Amino acid sequence: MPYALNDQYKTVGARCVVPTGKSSNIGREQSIVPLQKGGFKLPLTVAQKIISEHLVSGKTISGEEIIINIDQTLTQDATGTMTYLELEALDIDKIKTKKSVAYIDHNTLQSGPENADDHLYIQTVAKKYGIHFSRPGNGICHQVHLERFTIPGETLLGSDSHTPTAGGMGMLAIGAGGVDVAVAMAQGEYHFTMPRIVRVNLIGKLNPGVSAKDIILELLRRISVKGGVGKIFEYTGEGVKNLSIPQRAPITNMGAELGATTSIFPGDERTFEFLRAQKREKDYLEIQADNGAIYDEEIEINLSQLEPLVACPHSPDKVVPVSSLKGLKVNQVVIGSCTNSSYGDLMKVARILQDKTIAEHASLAIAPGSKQVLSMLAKNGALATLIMSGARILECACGPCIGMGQSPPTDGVSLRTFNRNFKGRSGTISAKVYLVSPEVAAASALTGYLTDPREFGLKDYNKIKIPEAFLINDNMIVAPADNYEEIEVIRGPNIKPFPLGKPLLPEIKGKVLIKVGDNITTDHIMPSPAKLLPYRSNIPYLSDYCLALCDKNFPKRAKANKGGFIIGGVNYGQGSSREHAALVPLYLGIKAVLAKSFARIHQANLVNNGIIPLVFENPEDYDDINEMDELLIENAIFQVKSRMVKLKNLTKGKEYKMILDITPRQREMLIQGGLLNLIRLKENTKE
Ligand code: MIC
Ligand code: SF4
Repeated sequence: MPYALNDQYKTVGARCVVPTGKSSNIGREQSIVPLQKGGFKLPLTVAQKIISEHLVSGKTISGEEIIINIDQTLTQDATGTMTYLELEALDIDKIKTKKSVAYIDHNTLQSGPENADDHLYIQTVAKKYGIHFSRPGNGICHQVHLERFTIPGETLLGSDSHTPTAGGMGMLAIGAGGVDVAVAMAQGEYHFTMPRIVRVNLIGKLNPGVSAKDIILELLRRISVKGGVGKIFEYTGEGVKNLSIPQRAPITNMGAELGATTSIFPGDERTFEFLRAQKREKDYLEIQADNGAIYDEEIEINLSQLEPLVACPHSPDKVVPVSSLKGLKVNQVVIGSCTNSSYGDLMKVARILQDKTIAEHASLAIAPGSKQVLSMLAKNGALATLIMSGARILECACGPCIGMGQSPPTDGVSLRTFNRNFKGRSGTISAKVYLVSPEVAAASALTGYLTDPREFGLKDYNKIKIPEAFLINDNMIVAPADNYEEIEVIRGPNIKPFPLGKPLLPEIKGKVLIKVGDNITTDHIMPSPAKLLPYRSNIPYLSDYCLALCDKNFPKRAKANKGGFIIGGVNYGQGSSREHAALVPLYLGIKAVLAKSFARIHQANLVNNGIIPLVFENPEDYDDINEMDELLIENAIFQVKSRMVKLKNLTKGKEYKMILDITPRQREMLIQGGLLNLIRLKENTKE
């Protein structure tokens, strides 16, 4: 049952240090002050506690718009250049968040000056505005953030869809488009729709050879890539206690693949243990769901019954048991990404590979998640074990996960410990990418065939514990400047101005320029292989590749017709947070996207850039519209103010009812031509 937290409670969180083994009530009963007369106390979930503590306005009823305070932000370089250009456009002196970090981890090939230009721009802009800068080589944003910055009970907004990784440590961490993150840095706030809260009750214990990755693969198998839209997944139950932070993080990380707003674990003794090993005990907060907390939905997973799983091409929810694909010949294995590149993961891999050699017909590449992970492996000798087995060691970055190197051969089978296996994302259009746990990946690299690690002769690799103390060295994190007025922002020639939406016209008319099917990802809309990723700050350049995976003539057609409409199926825009999937269509003159449903971040990105996201009231109308049909929305300014929009198909002489399910503030954004225009208008009317 939805209810409004803010009407009844004020929380008074206190950060505390908990001796291991003992549990504190802070974040439980003591942090909740009942405001309602009579002292009736409503039990709360972890997410509800954090939201209520950060609530600026709105009612916490699922489906209602709320505003929360944002404590931290993160960006990475592929979305970061745009985010910081947008931050500059907001005309502020210094950011308002407690801590913001700019990572360089995606574009690290530097096969031309573009990447290095972007890095320099981000480094200087970060220094000027009060943002910490994680230098290239320091690691993948989500892994480093977990190690050095994540704080239970706080809020994090990141311009990357896997920002919820930090939820593994009890932080409310949400992925968003760059402009939302820029606004959060400038104003300290984020607007979003209160999600439904799903309790994922974990019972039992993982058996040897079964990985925490298999828990999230099981959830994907059950509810699919659209099963989490509009929801927060909150993990509870006795099974949680058996999972360390580096095991919880892959689960919250791949909550993004469910389409979830975020996923979260409690802050408990395991969180304390991890923070203490990172010398950050002071950041600990115990935060647990109250007994009797009310959830909107419930799912139960018995960990003892799980077996090693694999997600088949080309979607993370095409999950089957590894045992059912026995004998699948593998050309390549890649271990890494923000999902599975922790110290614990790579130590398990090293134990499996120890004193063995990878199969002659398969290659193995390993990208450790951070400088901390890599230096610890180097110090304890595990790195030598990996190298001796034949593994190719890559730098601590996203690398192959975003198609930056290690593309498989034509028609190749690649096993990856990553989170996404969309067609073409690896850089080889005909490749078949399977997503697996590190244990399955390592065992398969040795045999050259998809291998169930349980059959492989288990050693003690499943017993790897998190170390008592991680190797701490933050020398690759650059602090912001005190003399920020004097810092000069360096802009290389690759940094081009970004397109700004225009206020809505009374009439929207245009042709259907492309019609695509279900589950179209932002990787389809704005592909990001090694050849294109360096141009993330150059929208005109990227525009020639928009939706080209679906139809290579789309960009030309869009330009020739001076824009028009896109038609999509279910879950349009799933996957990454890249706002380029909205900025590039905006540049091509796209006025509205009509779909059967939208993924959360992409829908917000469209509206943030003044593009109207319309949902078919009657999904069968999708079948009625053809490419090059001429469409018309009359009285557009009036119509976008309401939930129902009438759309005319002039070619077919028909009219369709379209749903515009957005917040009142988003309607204003559409009228003004996007979020930045709306903010500027509000600033100007204040003066
Ligand atoms: C991804 O995994 O798809 C990315 C690349 O990290 C994206 C961000 C981007 O496109 O820059 C994401 O997940 O948001
Ligand atoms: Fe990087 Fe891949 Fe994680 Fe995206 S999913 S942040 S590309 S490692």
